[in-house]
Amino acid sequence: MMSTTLSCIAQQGKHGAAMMPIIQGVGRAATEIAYLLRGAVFRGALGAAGGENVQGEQQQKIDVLSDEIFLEEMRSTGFVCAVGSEEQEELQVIEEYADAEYLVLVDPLDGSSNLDIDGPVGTIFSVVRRISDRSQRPVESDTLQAGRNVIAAGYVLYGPATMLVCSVGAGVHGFTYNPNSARFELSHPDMRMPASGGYYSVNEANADKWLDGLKDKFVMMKQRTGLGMRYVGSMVADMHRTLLKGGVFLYPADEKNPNGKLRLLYEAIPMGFLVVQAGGKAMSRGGSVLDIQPEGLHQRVPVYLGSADAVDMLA
Ligand code: AHM
Ligand code: MG
Repeated sequence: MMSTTLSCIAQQGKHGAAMMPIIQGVGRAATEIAYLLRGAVFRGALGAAGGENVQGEQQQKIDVLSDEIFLEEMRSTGFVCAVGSEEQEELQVIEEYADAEYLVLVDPLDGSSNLDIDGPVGTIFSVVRRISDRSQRPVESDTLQAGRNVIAAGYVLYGPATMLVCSVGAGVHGFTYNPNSARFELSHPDMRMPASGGYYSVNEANADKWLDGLKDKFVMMKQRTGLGMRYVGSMVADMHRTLLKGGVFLYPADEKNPNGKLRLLYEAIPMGFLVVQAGGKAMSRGGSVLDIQPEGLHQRVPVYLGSADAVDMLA
């Protein structure tokens, strides 16, 4: 039987055909990053790279390598004019295709501190259409678009299997890398978030420092829903479980992170887009994640993502 590969995206919704080459590029990057991860300990690619990213966080060598791989694969599609990355202070313009129509935002290796313990990590991405004229060079303001403008988004989970989960605005579909065929094959068609049940997922050690009156609401939510608890501390792994099993993932504001820890463009918007496409709810402080107008490439926001009933009790 013929398996369904990433090319099926071309038939999905009105943006599927345009997004397919970009998502296939993400798939190629994912295959290379997965390979790199498997052998990283032998090649000395784990451990600090010696630099800091824009957030002042230690960059691991593998963060830098993953970023290079992703940029290269976006270049090779010919449809991407620039990439905004969590690992790069400024927008990376792809000079040969500076007149192309799309920009991609990426966290090339999210949760990389989990690599010390051979824990799961991920790549998170979204695609927007440029605002500036195609005769000009793309600029940072092209990336500062609310989640409502996102055309496609997804993540790759590097777990026991490598999975690519994405949406072009026509539902959320999960593809698993098959080492026998060397392709991503459709394994989770039309992922829908369960309306109830599942788990809550949060770094509860911060509860005494949470802002926005969350602590009391949280106690109430636990009592009313009876949800179990799971927390990997790697957003892609925690969100993948939340999409499949239901419940809520949150990274709220706290005294140390008054706007939360996660980045609007690289983490909150793409995951929010997927959650909404899967029938769930994506909230930030005072409204939907998808309605926030970004003001900077590396802005952070509190996030509450998951099944509507649990999210509504918290946000
Ligand atoms: P990173 O982009 O520096 O890897 O940080 C993001 C990660 C997320 O994957 C995860 O949800 C969060 O940090 C966990 O933070 P904490 O350790 O504070 O619970
Ligand atoms: Mg990250």
